[in-house]
This record gives sequence, structure tokens and C-alpha cells, in this order.
Amino acid sequence: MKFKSTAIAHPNIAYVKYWGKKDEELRIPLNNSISMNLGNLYTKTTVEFGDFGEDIVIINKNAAEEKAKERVVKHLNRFRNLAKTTLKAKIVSENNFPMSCGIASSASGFAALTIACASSLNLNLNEKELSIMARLGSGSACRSVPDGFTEWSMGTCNDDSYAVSLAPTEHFEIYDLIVIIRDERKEISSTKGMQKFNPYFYARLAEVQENLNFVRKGIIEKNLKALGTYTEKDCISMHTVMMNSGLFYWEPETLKIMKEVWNLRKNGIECYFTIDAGPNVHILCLPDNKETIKEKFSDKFEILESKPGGKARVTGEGLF
Ligand code: 2P0
Repeated sequence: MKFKSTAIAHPNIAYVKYWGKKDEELRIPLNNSISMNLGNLYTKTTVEFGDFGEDIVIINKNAAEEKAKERVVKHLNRFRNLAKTTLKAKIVSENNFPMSCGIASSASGFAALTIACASSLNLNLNEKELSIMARLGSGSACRSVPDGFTEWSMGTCNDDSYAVSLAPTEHFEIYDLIVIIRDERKEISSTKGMQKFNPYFYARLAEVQENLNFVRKGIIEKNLKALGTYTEKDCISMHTVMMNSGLFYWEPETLKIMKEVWNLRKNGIECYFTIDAGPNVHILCLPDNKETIKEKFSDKFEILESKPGGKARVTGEGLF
């Protein structure tokens, strides 16, 4: 019986965003969301259940801060309950992307932790069950469990809120060029930010279905125009909701780059933007235009590049 396992999972970029929950504790969202795993970036996590005096959590070579540790221990408890064990665990987790690059690591972090826990405790969970478990750790983590392009069906309860793959990694070679403007630790976490309910949530819910339909179709038909147009629309819709809650994530450079993307498009370089809960701009494009777009921004900004990524999975090489 082995009680030690290592997993890797990719972060994801949402084309249609998750912002707002129907159930805080279970992390049941207000709407479906669609994303692409970012194959060049990953979190690797090794978990061992054993004879430890207490849970040990090491993230990026440092002991986890109290809040982060609490959230991880809560996740471990979900697995201890399933496996009917009281064994403590040692967890070592590392990202291959710098903390300062502005990519949220909770999606890849909780997806990798989920896969590593399930494997080390020999729980035979299928992909749906793994996605559900990841969701309980962090909502967007459920989308990092399946392969490639994924949709999280909001569902109504714990058992029917999970993500499935819409298309595999190799289906559509889209690049995400992430223009790094700034990374400061968010004053307000996404979890807290989306609790600030305001009337614009209702307006967003009225248009999100259309965004989902076009983005889903855009992925399946490999149509960047449909995908990108409705991704931009959905990004602006989410940020309108955020701004109405007093959450202004954009910096002046954010808006400049958004307008540059529109200019590039006018000049025949097809690309589209999306922005998460931060100032950095993700630019989506096909391989042909990648270098031209990078050249446009690389003298002023650091740019991270990623193509689609696979599912969260067990891997051989552990971190301890
Ligand atoms: C998304 N975000 O769909 C959106 C876009 C941020 C902006 O999912 O409270 O860290 O852990 O469920 O998953 C960030 O939210 O929130 C997020 P919790 P999470 O990618």
C-alpha cells in the first residue's frame, strides 16, 4: 500500500468567467464557465499520508502562511473523511511560473492537490468525482481537472457541479500571451470579491448564456473570431460587475493594451483580450500572429506564453 503520490495540474484562463456563487460553502457558481488549460504553466504537488505529528504544508519552498495552510488542511480533511483515515500529511508544492507573474495558482494548486491526495490514499475516483473534489477547494480548480478546453456546469448541488472537457489539448492551437503589467498581492481575494453582490450580477446573468453558446461553438468549430469576440464581451461584463462592487482591477496600461488589441485587429492581426481579477492582459491568437503580437509589447512588458494544456495527472517524479 503506497500513501505517497505526486501530481501536476495546469492553471486555466477563463473565456467565459466564474464570478459569484449560489452556495459559498460548496462553491456552486451562479453561471457555467468555459476555460482553456495553460499547458506551459503548472503546479506540481507531492502528498504523503503517514505518521506525522501534524500536517506539514510547504509551498514554493516555504512553510505555508496560516490562511493558506488552513485552506489546504480543510481539503485534506475532505480526503481523510472519504478514506476513513486520521493520518496526517506532508505536502510539498511548487509552481513552474513565478509568484510575481500574476497568474492565480489556486486553480492548478487545488487540482494538483486533489489528484495527489486521491492517488496517495488509493481512492478510485473518476474524473467527475475528482472535478467535484477540486471545486470544493477552489471553484476554478474544477476546470483544471479535465483535458484541454473545459466547461464547468454550474449544477444545483454538490454532485452535479463539475467540469468536463469540450475538446482535447491538440484540438485547437490557440496561444495565450499574458502581458504582465503588475503583480501585487490582491487586497481582496476573488473569494471575498465575488461576495460583494450588486444589481449588475443580474445583468451579467442575462447575457452570459449567449457568451457561453458562442464560445463553446467557437472552440468546437475552431473559430477564433466567435470565441474571441464573445470572450472579450464576457470579460467586460465581469469587470463591469466588479467595478460596481468597487473592485477596479484595471491599471491605465490595462486599458492601453486593450485598445492596442483592437488596433491590431483593425490592421488585420487577429487577436482578442481577456482579463482576470488583476491588471494583466491575456491576448488570444493563432500561431501565425504570435511573434508579431509579442514584438508589439515585449519592449515594455514581460510576456508569458502558453498553448493549451492537458488534464491534471499523476506523475512519477516527486518533490521529496
Ligand atoms: C475565472 N476567476 O473564471 C474567474 C475570473 C477570477 C476571475 O475563478 O472562491 O479563486 O476559490 O472558488 O476559483 C477566481 O476564483 O474562487 C476565478 P474560489 P477562485 O477564472
